[in-house]
Amino acid sequence: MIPGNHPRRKSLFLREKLVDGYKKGLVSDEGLIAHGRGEAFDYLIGERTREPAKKAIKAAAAALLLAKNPVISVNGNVAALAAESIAELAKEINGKIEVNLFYRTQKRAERVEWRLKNVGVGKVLGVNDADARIPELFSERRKVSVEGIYLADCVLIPLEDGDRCEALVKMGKRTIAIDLNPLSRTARKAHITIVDELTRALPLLIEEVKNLRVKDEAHLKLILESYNNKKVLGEMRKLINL
Ligand code: PTJ
Repeated sequence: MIPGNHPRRKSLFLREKLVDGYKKGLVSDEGLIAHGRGEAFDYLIGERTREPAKKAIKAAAAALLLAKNPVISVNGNVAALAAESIAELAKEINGKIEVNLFYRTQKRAERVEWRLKNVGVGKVLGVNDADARIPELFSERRKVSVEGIYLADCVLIPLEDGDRCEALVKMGKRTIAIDLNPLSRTARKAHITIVDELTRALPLLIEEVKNLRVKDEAHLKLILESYNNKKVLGEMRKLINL
């Protein structure tokens, strides 16, 4: 359907993927709207990974490698757009994968689990074991697995809402966001924010994890210590003139 030489082919292809995920019951109605907001920011940043995002990706890789119990949180949009990359990243960091939905229904949680298992993920948390609760959070996102997000020391939260990001930070977890909106509360509250499109950022994050795996702990800690999220977000805002 999309002509091979269309200048915005990739963006249109992502839309198709999301709509396909919607038809398969992975994506919420609201997820389609959220994607549109992301697209608008992506247009402004030039639909490519910018330098500040690369710094965040490096810090995120270091944080994930240093973590004792890293968990990747997956919602409907993430499952529809990037299930394969999520599976690969989890393998590379020896991390867990947990389904966590804002518009949670058991049926959709099971669909997301099905999608992840389809790309080779062995164990998916958060579907039938979301028995723990994130304190001071009132959305459905508060429901988490004890084995997963509840006890995690580092959580990757792509396409998140600000409330839960803030609550995870309050719980003392190192929190890494992927969000195209550098002004969002999630972007501002997370320890590390990758302002980039999810499907572009994840392969780069996987590559960086592979690069940094051979480095010692002191090197990884130094990367984290010299990383300044506020500064990186400021650079990103400057790039898009906000
Ligand atoms: O599947 P559920 O029920 O958990 O719902 C998922 C959504 C995304 C609908 C839910 O988390 C939500 O409402 O999110 P928000 O508050 O709209 O925030 C989503 C953020 O992700 C926004 O700041 C968007 O700019 C950003 N975003 C959207 N698509 C992408 C993105 N960031 C990176 N890559 C994208 N593809």
